[in-house]
Amino acid sequence: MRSGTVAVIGRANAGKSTLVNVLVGEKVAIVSPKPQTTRDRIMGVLTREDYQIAFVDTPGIYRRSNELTDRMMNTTETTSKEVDAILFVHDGHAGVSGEDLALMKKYAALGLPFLIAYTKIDIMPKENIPADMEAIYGGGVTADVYPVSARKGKNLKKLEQAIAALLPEGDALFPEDVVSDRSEKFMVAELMREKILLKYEQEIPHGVAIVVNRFAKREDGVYDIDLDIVCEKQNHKAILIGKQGRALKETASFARKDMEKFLGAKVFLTVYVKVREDWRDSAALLKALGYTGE
Ligand SMILES: Nc1nc2c(ncn2[C@@H]2O[C@H](COP(=O)(O)OP(=O)(O)OP(=O)(O)O)[C@@H](O)[C@H]2O)c(=O)[nH]1
Ligand SMILES: [Mg+2]
Repeated sequence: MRSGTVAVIGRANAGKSTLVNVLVGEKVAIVSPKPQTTRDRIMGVLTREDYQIAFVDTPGIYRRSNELTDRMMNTTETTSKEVDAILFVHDGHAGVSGEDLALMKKYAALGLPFLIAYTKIDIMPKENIPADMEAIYGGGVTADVYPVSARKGKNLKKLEQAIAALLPEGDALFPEDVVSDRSEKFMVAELMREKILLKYEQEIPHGVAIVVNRFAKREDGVYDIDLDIVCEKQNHKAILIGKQGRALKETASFARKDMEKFLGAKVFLTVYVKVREDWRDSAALLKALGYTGE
């Protein structure tokens, strides 16, 4: 069989995590309309009879503005050099700029097997596709480009088979029931963060981190989960909590429902909001929060 690791690389908000989730067939990474949703590398494994693809989702390429974003970009750079192949994800509906071409060429130049997924074709005029292909090939990119829609499931089988064909012959890297390298505790923290990304404007979610202090399963299968929402400012804390705690109740309940779906069990969720000023620039706090940048 063919098997190997595939770094999923592209600009922030391009649709990388959405694509990994649909290809793997399970939610392994959170998704939101805001850039910089993914902060860590997350592996999502797809196992078929003839091949196993271990996708490594990465933080999207975006400006560095603090130590956290620095580490995120380092994670992406390191990952791109430690894999068997690269899947570059491009947001088709955003057009093709000179900067996009430069990025595609940069990752193609690493010399690994390389493919481009041109995604979100469900929300753009079909006529733009051939013109964009011409711009990509005319711009000096020689890789194969696959127009797909993760949301509508278009052309995904073709893309999947093309990725598998890039991988070396060898045994499966993971047992067939493994879909992610991340723990349930990690995913629970991410689901909480996702709800905050979906509910609040840029500034608040980008300054939020989640710390799970208790993740325990009772004998009857019910989970007790206690977590802290760490934010950067007192006024963000006030907004996250809301009048009489209403906002927090709503976000927590939204998150709890998703946690229950993910864990397949009832969850008792306790949430506190804490302020840690400038945690995104504190090496010690970043380490404690698990953002190692590796
Ligand atoms: N219409 C449409 N929207 C999509 C598609 N794929 C992703 N999206 C949307 O694009 C937005 C960004 O998706 P993500 O998967 O979080 O993007 P990402 O590249 O992982 O973003 P970062 O983690 O921030 O780098 C979300 O609102 C998705 O719902 C698609 O095929 N079609
Ligand atoms: Mg992502």
